[in-house]
Amino acid sequence: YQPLGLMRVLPHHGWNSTPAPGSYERGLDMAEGIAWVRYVIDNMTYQRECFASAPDDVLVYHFTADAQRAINLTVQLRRVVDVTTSVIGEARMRIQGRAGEHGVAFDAVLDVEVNGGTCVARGKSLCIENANSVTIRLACETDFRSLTPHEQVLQTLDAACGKSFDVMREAHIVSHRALFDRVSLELAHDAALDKLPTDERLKRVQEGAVDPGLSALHFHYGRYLLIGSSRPHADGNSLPANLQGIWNHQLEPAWQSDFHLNINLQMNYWPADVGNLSECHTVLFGWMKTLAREGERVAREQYGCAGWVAHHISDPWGFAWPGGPAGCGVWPTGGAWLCHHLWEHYQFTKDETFLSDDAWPLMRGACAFFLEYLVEVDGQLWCGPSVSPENRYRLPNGSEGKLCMAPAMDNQILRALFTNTLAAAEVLKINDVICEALREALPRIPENTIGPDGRLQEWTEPFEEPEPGHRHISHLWALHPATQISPDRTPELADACGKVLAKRLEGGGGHTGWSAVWLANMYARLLDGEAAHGMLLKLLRQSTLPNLFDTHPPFQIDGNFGGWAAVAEMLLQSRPGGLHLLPALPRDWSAGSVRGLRARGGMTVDMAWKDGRLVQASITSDHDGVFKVRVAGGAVSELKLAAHQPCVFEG
Ligand code: FUC
Repeated sequence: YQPLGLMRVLPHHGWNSTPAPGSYERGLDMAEGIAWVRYVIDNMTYQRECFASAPDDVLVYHFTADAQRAINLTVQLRRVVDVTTSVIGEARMRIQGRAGEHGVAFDAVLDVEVNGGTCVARGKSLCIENANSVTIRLACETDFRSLTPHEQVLQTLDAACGKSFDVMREAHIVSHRALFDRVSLELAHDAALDKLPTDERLKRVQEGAVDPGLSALHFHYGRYLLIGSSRPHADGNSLPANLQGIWNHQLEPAWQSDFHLNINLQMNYWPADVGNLSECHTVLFGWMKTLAREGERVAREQYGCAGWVAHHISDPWGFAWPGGPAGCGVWPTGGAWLCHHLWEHYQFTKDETFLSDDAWPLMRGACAFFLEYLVEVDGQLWCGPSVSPENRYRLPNGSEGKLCMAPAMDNQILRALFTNTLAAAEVLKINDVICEALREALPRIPENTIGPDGRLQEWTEPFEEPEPGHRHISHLWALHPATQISPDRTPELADACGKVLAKRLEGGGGHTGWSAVWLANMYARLLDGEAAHGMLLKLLRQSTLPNLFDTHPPFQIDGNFGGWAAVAEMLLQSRPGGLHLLPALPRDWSAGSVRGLRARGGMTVDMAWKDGRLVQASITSDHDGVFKVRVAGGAVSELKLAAHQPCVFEG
């Protein structure tokens, strides 16, 4: 995944020919989805706005100044390799190429519209002189989606050129707000801090300050990023957010800017449903169909098994083979983990058409693979060869390894897969032969084990761990993202999970952005708001760049998504039929309000709290029903809800 190119805009015919700009500011209006730059030269204020329009499928840049005929710009399109650029008319420029020998062909055309002034081509530049305002529209396409990228680009661009800047801007804002405005979050804080530039605000926190306002900003930024990277495209052919979301800027990015299925891709989509951006989740499911198609071939050719399988790395074409070193790549439960997202999405939406048409075939196919792949050992069904993602054990003879049989994570993922597939069959009233086989296999999947030191065990034996602070916490999958372990239903196992987390942290764990926020989500599930908040502070203090992008290092987007998922998890937890309001509220967020979070079972929840206690909540269910509600670890009460009728109660 590479950047297509770079649009260079040289104002005033080069930076050197004018005095340096003063009062320079740039910002992002997250609610409107518009980024802007403002600066002053010779007492004249220049402003640029830009946005990526989903309705018009173009990037739009708009340049204004506070005087007439003041805008002079040179515009160029560039790419270091594999590219041809050409001026294709007075005010249009094209960049085209192929990303290496085997990559996709790409094509982009930009169009310059000047209001007043002139635009002329000089060499490979477009030169704008004495304009009142300038609008640049840029359309791009690759042959991944279109057989005729150039024609598609021109069609998209011509359509966008038929609309004024104001019309496009308005349409963009309306469509962005339709998603962004669904949720709001306020965490009480010193309002004076809102005036600080974000990088300075972050620096304060990195130097030890606590700023709930920045935590809320980070949450909203996460929502903005999910909307920006995961909106379903009109042609139905969208890709999920990769390791860098869609913001990789390098020709040779870290980990090829691909999909990693042993935490990273899944983490990107944890917040989607609870954060009321359900449609963003569907982008993942569309791509899973490609993955499963490739995965059927891998199941057959690699293992001689039915169904489909995927391992720890993938790409837009659904690469599903074991890839990379054995200690990472020989891990067959990547696809099965993704199937958990299908069931979760159904739990939140109760969309039976989705369950039957999209989820069921994928879940069934994943089960079909494992029913043949699992190995019988003393009456149990073991998954392997496999790994507990990327972690090593040490054997009594001192040798170290990663390959293993039946790691706890695989057992947990498969238990969820089989249970959820059986539940889906029940909802859909499907009587499939596979159900009988799943019912027979389910009790034979090894249970969780608590080791001699009280920790939940990662492997079949309590092996020594050469890296006790390892960033993956795979064997706590049952606690989060799954809900197999919880303090109220399985207190002993929950306690054993707590001990794992403590040991990981003692060993220096949580040292990558995504690792810190996975711990935050787990602590939220253990109802430990202070520890969860501590992990979010760790994210901001150690793993966040000045623009609030997460850094592994290097830049990786998962920590942004897992971070805002953790905030949601601290404020609201749900199971079908049951809600827990403010389950893990930290002292530093003692007052605040949230609106629009979604709960499993199809509910929308608004809450306000003060002095660490719920003041008021409003729950609106999509369906009639009786639901259990618990507030901040207190007693459970029952609520009878009528569909679409908000039920408001005081804390
Ligand atoms: C997984 C992690 C690494 C990194 C990589 C992209 O393999 O173990 O820490 O996030 O994905």
